[in-house]
Parts: sequence; C-alpha cells; structure tokens
Amino acid sequence: MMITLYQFGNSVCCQKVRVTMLEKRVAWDSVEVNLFRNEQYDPAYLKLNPKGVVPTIVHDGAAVIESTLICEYLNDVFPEPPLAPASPLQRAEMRVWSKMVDEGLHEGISEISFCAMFRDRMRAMTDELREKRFENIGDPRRRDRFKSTYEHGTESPFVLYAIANYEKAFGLLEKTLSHGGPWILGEHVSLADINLMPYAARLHYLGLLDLWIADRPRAQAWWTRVQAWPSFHGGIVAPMSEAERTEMQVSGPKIREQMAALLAAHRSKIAALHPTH
Ligand SMILES: N[C@@H](CCC(=O)N[C@@H](CS)C(=O)NCC(=O)O)C(=O)O
Repeated sequence: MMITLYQFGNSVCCQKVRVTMLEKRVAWDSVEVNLFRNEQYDPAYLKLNPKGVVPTIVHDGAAVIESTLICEYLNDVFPEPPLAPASPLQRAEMRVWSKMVDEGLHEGISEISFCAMFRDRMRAMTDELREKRFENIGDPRRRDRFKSTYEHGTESPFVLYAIANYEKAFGLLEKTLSHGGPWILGEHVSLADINLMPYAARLHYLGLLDLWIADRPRAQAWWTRVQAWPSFHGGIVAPMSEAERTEMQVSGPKIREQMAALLAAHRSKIAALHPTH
C-alpha cells in the first residue's frame, strides 16, 4: 500500500494531510510540485488534480484530491487511531469545522499571507512577468482576489473578509471549548482540530495569532495543546525550512498594525449589531 503525496513546502493544505498521515502512522513518498515555477499547471499533474492545486495523494494508483477529503479518506482507509467520532451527529459537527476552513479560512489565509509576504515579491517583478502571473490564474474569481490584494494590500475587501472569517472561527472555538474540551469535539483529537491547526499556525508564525486569541483563554489553551502535540510538530513545524520561518516572522509584523485596526473596527461593528454577544 503505497502513498505518494504531491505537495509544496509550507502550503497549509498539505500540512493537514501530513499531520493526518503521521497520526495514522502511515509512510509516504513526497513529490514536490513547485507552485512558484507553475508546476501545478503541468499537464501530467493536471490529470491527477484538475484544479491545479496541491495537495494530491495517489494511493495504490488512485488519485484523491481536496485536503479535507484526503484526510477523511485516510481516516476511512486507516481506521486506527480514529480521527472522527463514531456518531453521525458528532461527525456532522466535525464537518462544520472542515467546511468553515474550506469556505472561509483557506481563502482568508491566502489573502493574509499574500499581503504580508508574496505582495512584496510580486512588486519586485517586471510588469510583464507580473501580468503573466495574473493571466496564469484560470479561475476569474481567484484572479480578481489576487489582483485586488496586490493593488490594495490590507485595504482589499478580501482581507476584511479574511479577518471576519477568522473572528467567527475563533469565536466559535472559544464557545465550543467552554462545553468541555480539551479538543474541539471533547476528549479526543479529531479532524476538526487537524483542519484548523495549519490555519492557526500560519497566523502564529506571522506573529498575528494573538490578535484573535489574546482575549480568548480557551482558544489559547487549545493552541498550547496543539503545539505540544507530536503530529503537529512532525507535520508542520519540523518540515518548515529556516528560510520559510524567517520570511513569515519578518513579514507578518509589517501588516500587524493595519490588521489590528481592521479587526477592532470589525469587532465594534459586530458588537453594535448584536449587543448581547
Ligand atoms: N480546497 C483545496 C485548496 C488547495 C489549494 O488552494 N492549494 C494551494 C496551496 S495551499 C495551491 O496549490 N495553490 C496553487 C496556486 O496558487 O497556483 C484543498 O484543500 O486541497
């Protein structure tokens, strides 16, 4: 039973697949798909993953795409240790978290990361090369996001959507953990936690996580527990290069002040709308 993971360095959605495989104690081979060299658009790779994104796994010759679905697939194929509860109701609760990541936090973290790190890199390109990068993005919505954040930085509406989605997620985390914890679904770690981990970790490395969790003690306790968890370390911390870590640590603080101001403004608006919350 052979697993090949198509991945790229520090990519958040590859991180959760690695964490899941480590927790399941399955071995895998890695193939790098270099996103900076557009290898995701290589025709051979597009056959495996028609969206042209990482990760993909190939297991016994069959390709599985979409990181959330890959983690669920791994949990089905390798039942021990279980990373999903047995009850259908609790499984539905677990999927609220992966859905939240896929529908909001994923896009959100690319905006924040882009703003903090890749925007400067793109500024340094020639106009011609930059236009080519934009043209290469086949999906018009993704291209518009990318362009908006390139042009407006933290003033892009997509950055505000990111901030609002994170606010909702950490608000829900705080509330959910108040019913028990220490993990999202209670006593056992699950794919709900694993899905969220890389998205909290990226903010942490950018030096921005505390903006959302400084006043949320249960979310903070969850984050401390995550950092001490061996598969988090093995799947996210250990594979990170020194250069990647440094780039995040240097870039995040450049947008911190604007992010804090946007979050504060967003929080006041929400508080005015729902005074009881
Ligand atoms: N929903 C997909 C999202 C995959 C995705 O967006 N991957 C990013 C890296 S985290 C990517 O490959 N981007 C390629 C690009 O920007 O061209 C999943 O969870 O697998």
